Amino acid sequence: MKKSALVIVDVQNDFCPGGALAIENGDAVVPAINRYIERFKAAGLLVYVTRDWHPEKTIHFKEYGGKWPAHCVKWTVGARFHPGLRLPEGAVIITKGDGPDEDSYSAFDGKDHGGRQFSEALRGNGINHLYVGGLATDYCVRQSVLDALKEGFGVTVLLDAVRGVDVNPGDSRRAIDEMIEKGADTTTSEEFDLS
Ligand code: VGL
Ligand code: ZN
Repeated sequence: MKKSALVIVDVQNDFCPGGALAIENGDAVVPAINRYIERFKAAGLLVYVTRDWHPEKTIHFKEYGGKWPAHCVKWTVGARFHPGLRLPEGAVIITKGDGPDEDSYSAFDGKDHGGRQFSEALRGNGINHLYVGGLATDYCVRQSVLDALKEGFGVTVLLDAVRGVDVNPGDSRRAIDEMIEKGADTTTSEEFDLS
């Protein structure tokens, strides 16, 4: 039997306009995600929310050999969830990137509050299908979806609830094509059906 959960990836201030690693229109995903949250809540299904959560010094940052300006440094305003996000009671936070040697993007490298790996947390709740939205299409969303498929989860990407960085023009489009090619489905708010 299909048992679904909603996975909201990295909807944090630093990835939204005005943030340290702002995605154009990154905050435009918030209303769509809030609508999906309502529908999962109404269906009694779990919501997982991932956060990029870096130390001040990490190989993930340019200054220490990585690719990115400093962003989502733990406990800073930039690392907070976007204030418009209406997280339901019981949402499970998955923290990732919090080690100084971590340069990973995937929710599957993250852990819940009890230190359980994301995949274990999902399996522990009998979940086998993930609906994924958030930021950024071409990094954390892409890598999380590809890892989910590898781990044997069914995946549906919420097209109206993702936005990409597009370091190279077209990266987000290519990421979506790749996720579909590897087995993901896609939907939008209008087509969405939890069955
Ligand atoms: C992300 C770049 C660096 C993401 C995280 O959440 O997609 N992108 N760190
Ligand atoms: Zn990061």
